[in-house]
Amino acid sequence: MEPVMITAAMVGAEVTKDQQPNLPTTPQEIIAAAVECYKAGAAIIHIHVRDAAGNATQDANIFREVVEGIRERCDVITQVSTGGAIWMSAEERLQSIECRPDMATLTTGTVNFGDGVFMNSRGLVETFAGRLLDYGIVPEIEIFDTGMIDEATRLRDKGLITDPLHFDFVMGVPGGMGAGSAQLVHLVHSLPAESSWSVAGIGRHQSTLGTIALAMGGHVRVGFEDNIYYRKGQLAKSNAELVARIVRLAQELHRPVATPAEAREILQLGRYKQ
Ligand code: KMH
Ligand code: ZN
Repeated sequence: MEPVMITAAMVGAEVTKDQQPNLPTTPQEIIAAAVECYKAGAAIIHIHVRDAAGNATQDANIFREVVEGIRERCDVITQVSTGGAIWMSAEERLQSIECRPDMATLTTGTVNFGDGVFMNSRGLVETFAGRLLDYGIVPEIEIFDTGMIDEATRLRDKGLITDPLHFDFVMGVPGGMGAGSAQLVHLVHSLPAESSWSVAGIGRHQSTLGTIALAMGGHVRVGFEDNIYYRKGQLAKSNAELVARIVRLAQELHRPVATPAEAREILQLGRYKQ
């Protein structure tokens, strides 16, 4: 079986330290948590950052500090969020790519996000995709609902994103698609040929969908952005603890865990010159 790429989404934009006291929020905490996740088996770090008050920000300088700090310590793949938080403008969201990370997220449609709306009009998505292409940054296409796969195919046909496409299915966001195994199978069957995919199950779905993905040959995202618990009623001690659990499950299911170098090959990150 192909090695599994584990992504650690350690921060997000919505979780607070009140909800999860071990949430990393300062640049130093985020860098240290990334190194811990890398040592536990993560090949990719999905990055959000916070300001001094702990609020989500897309500040280019904070992203630069975090991405450079991680790169000084290990070769894990840096993947910045362009989604940011739902209240942010498009230009604000796009600041995160100025530090030239290895990858950045690209959500190819609008979705209800709890009581809010995660806005991604066609115009915005095309602008983001074009900027990533200019910068030579490989997108992770974040899918919150099935029609977003068709939108990604359309972008590919317009030359704004290039094969092989890599998708992350975010399943179980209130307002987005549900987190059932049949839905996951349908998503996988809807992908363009040669695509790779990972799954980010929200809340209690994180480890169950992750395990199904391991058995199906997919890749897995874990971390506090999507789930703050180790099990019902028990907060996780760290993001690395969640990575370590998926590593153990992968070993039981005969999936080798991809190193960052192997993940770079699977994703063909070398296809662009930055
Ligand atoms: N915080 C969500 C509104 C991404 O990182 O690109 C969007 C999000 C997706 O987290
Ligand atoms: Zn995110």
